[in-house]
Amino acid sequence: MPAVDLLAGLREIVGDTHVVTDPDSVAPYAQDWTRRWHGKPLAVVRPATVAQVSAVVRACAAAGVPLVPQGGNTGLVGAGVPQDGEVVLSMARLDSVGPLDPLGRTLMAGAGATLAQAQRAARSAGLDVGLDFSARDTATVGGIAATNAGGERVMRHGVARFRIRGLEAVLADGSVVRRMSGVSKDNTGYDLVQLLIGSEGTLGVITAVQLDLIRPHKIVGTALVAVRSVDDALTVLHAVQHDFTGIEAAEFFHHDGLQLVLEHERLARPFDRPHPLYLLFDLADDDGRPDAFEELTELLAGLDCVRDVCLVATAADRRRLWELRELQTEAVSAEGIPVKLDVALPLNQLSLFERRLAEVVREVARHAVPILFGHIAEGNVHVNLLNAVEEDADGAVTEAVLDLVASLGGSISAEHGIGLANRRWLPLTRSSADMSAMRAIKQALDPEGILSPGRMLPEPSRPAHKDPSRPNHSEPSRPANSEPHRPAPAKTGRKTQNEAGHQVQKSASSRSRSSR
Ligand code: 2HG
Ligand code: ZN
Repeated sequence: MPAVDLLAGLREIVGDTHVVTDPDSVAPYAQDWTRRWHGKPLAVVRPATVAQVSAVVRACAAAGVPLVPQGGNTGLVGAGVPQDGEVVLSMARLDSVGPLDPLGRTLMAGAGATLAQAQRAARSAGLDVGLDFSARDTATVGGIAATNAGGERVMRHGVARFRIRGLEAVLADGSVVRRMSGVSKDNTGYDLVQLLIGSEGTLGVITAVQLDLIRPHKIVGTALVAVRSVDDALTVLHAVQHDFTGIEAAEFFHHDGLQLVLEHERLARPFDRPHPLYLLFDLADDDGRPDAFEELTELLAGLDCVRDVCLVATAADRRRLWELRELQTEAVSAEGIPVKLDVALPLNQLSLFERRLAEVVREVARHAVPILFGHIAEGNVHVNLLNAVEEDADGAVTEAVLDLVASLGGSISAEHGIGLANRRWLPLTRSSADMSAMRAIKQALDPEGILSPGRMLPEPSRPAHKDPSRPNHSEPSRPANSEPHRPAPAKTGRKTQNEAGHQVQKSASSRSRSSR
């Protein structure tokens, strides 16, 4: 079918104003926040209902034109960015929030509702979503589901898949699956909800999500602890977790990342003198200990490896400390376009990883400046390498880092996903049996390759290690100790981050900035 016929058909489905083709209006949908991924879509289509999504998918399938669902466009791996000629399926208008069921502790949300909107609805009922991260004002629940996002609360409440009870999605043939009974025990057949979570738009278009809410504990304080090394940070975390049940969120960043934040965001430095590494965590009032704050102060003061501590209780002071961590992404981006990797290591390999990373990177990109930060409880390191994009033109830098991660038994994508950025390296930690099973699932649910083709899995006709976008790549070897593992939920769950949203941000500074 000629493109003009498809566009006319799409206009009939969603209305003229919601089929966007003029270049200026399309631009924000066509490039990602990192400025690394971009394409020239045929059009941006903005449906308002699940019936319209279904009709759009059917029309695109009939015309043989692939489409890519997009939420807040806050993803970092190119999963929600169009490739040339694709239709962007913006989920922005499916932004309803509610109803909330306080008894069953669930909240319905359209795919285009932002995380912050869902948080506000849950909090107004004394509950919470149990997910949080800096892009909360832009990232959408549909994108969060599609990418199985993580974030800052994972250590307590789990990644997105632990916080989602049900969902609604449109499959590649336009049919609609809806599993939103709210029943928490349901072993009726294959778990399509969990299959679609984390499928990055390749198996279905998520149109609504039923969030599994948590009963929040009151946060009594936030601590910023200065230490010498990652090992020291883990020692502190271990000691604190031994004495306190309610540790929520444990983040880390280095001196150089803090410097960038202080420079670019004009914030006050937290300590008089610099320290190599900082551990940031929240203490919740789980045990109802009236003196928890004082007891924590005493515990930290007694630990040899602690060089300095800033312990605060008010909302404003807590936000000030959290900004030092949450603004790292923006500060890095203000400095330049980084090679951005998101990896996780077994905790006992974290320190070795950081040491070896410096050597490995120096060999392939002599002037690279690594800025490392992340979610230390999960061993999740956000590796941002400044001054290395040129050297990574054929993937050499990425490959060196991911080879190291795989050799240490880690995960090459902890919470950001695979998208276009990481697909070439999937075989590093996924066996050929894994790859075949994943391909079979894709083939069964999307035989024509209409939904987000080329994301996550390399094109079906080509072996994974011969990705045409990386012609010089040689086949990576699979380390003996890299069997994929299932992350165990923490006491009650965990947190996540990623894609989607109802509005595409145009500048680095609009990505996060929200109240905590
Ligand atoms: C975070 O934890 C996000 O702040 C972004 O996952 C990480 O910018 C990054 O590399
Ligand atoms: Zn993160």
